[in-house]
Amino acid sequence: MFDRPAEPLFVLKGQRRDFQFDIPEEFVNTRFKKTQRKIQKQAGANILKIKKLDVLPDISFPKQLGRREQFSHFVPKHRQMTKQLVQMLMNSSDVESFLSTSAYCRDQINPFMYSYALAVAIQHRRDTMGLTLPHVPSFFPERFFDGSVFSKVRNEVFNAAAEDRDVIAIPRDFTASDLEPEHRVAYFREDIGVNLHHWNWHVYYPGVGGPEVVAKDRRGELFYYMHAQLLARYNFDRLSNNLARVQRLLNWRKPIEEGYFPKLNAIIATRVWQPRPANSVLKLSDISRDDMQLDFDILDLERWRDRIYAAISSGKVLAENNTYVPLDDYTGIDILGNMIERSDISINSNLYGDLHGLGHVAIALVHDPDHKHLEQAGVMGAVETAMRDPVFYRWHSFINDMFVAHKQTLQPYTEQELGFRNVQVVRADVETQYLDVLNEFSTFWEEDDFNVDRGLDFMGNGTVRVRITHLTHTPFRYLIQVNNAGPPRIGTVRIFMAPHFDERGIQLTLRDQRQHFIEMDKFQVRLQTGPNQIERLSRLSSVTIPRENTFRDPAQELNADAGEMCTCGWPQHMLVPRGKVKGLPADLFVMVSDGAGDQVRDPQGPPNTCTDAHSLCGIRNRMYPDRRPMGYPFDRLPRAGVTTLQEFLLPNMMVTPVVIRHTDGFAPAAPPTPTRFLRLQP
Ligand code: CUO
Repeated sequence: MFDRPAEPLFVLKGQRRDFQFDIPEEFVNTRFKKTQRKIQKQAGANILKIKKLDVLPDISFPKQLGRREQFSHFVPKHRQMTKQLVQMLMNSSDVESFLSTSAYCRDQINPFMYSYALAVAIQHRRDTMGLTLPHVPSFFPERFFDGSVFSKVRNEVFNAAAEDRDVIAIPRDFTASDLEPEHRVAYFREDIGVNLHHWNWHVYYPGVGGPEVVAKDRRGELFYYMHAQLLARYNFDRLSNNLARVQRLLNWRKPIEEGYFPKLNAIIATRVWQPRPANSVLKLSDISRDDMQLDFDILDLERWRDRIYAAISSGKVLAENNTYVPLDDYTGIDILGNMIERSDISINSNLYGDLHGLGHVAIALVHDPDHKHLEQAGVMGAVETAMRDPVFYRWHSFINDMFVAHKQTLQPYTEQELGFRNVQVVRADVETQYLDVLNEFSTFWEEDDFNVDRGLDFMGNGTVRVRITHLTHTPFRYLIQVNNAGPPRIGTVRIFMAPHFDERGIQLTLRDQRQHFIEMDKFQVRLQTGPNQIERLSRLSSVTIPRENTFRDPAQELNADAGEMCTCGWPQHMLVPRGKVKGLPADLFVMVSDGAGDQVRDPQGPPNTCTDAHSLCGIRNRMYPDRRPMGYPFDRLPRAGVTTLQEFLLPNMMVTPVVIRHTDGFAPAAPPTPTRFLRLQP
């Protein structure tokens, strides 16, 4: 269904064009019926028969978005269309009718909206659970790769035999030159895995689609935490590149300083993503777009902002039924997350509006707020492209600040809430493969290939690959020594890392630094009485998905025995910030908290799939697997009298100074013994 999205469904599909859907004639556009009859049931093809539907669903509303127009996850009308589609797909009574409904919609609905809605349904239906979601960079390459490669790709497809095709390399610096300081972190913003994660997160946690897909355990809180982590990671990479941390986008009536020229060409969509010149006269304006049935003013955004801040400072929000709901220590952040994002379960969207979503829209339409030029949105309009633009981080820093303001109203954690009686972290070290010093991370550049042919409609068969350059790091492991003077117990090991210095080279105070801790890993251990030696490999991080889930091999994708490849999660290759050639000093924080207080009793029992990246993605359709507030212990202000990280420490915590060293080149080819560590004992 996802394969070659703009090509009719009855055309041969699959990597080798050897798969065919046998579709009821009434599903096919009248103009194509003769063609369908001619090519139906090709000899040798694997054929899947699609059952007729007793009643054809009414899709007149979602069909209003043209097939070649841009779909935005943030435009309310598009969201309503998506909601209708998701509900229709969720309500199909069994797999067969789900397949038929999907097939019926496939060639009539905008492909970007369709694939998002279908992915949401696959992710949430009980009978499709376990299916691997589509790898969006392969199916929609126009949203991920430098647009200039597609003419070369076309040339390969038409002129070279499948086995003789070149791999087309995309330079690392395709969107700007080093004259633009912001370009130093383009590798982060334009990383395929980073953008893939963001698309998938919004598929796992859709804002619309009815309670069964939206109302998940702590989803509002995870909206806050996942995006806060994106910002902390981005700032870490900015400091690695001698850039100051992101400034919040506070004044919406001034031009936006940062420009961005995405260079993503259209293949399916008819319009390219509009660029935004730096410091231009462009500034956010009132939006009046007939094509989107959308009118709102910057004043609306300002009103919603002020109401939200007023609610935060009064510690309560006004629900639709006119009662006040307190923003307490544990549920307050969840209420705020849903309200500020503006999901279907926002507590009162009439009063608190659609601040985050319409901010995305106002920025995405800054070049044509009234549709005078018949232009479509910029990259801020879609979740799979928004993170490419520097302004994404400025907007989300503003949004994040509201959550921070709420957290500052809460009582700091007491020593009792932070401690773990009789448990002491004695040492915490990092050992990087092939390095003979401890506590040093090593990052470098690496190349990887992606298949893009399945996103190229009407272009023959066989593989076409593009090659990208991305950041990566040498595998490492944590070596942690813990003394347990009590009985055997479960502990949760929480590992964070933050830069040690700010952009001026001054040591960060804990008040500031706590917002820059990136989560590196979180896992439970059984602590025996006495000394415990804990070893943990970097590739097991609870923040990341395995490398192969980002750089997917299509052959593996077709192998049902390979199991589900979960795609929500920070990409493993971006686990460690870039660091500096001379080394970037950072603080590695390790804490062991009391597992008895952390564990969640999920009535559905222990989860078994898609648990890889639970810190940022939770566990599919289950309770978030950690009872503590997300970001604990740094989500609240430090207790009175504590100003430095050292003062914050209790016996169950440890800070280790580490260095992140970057090699501005490609590391040597695959090491001879990939699992070997030089030092077996710390
Ligand atoms: Cu993920 Cu603004 O929510 O992009």
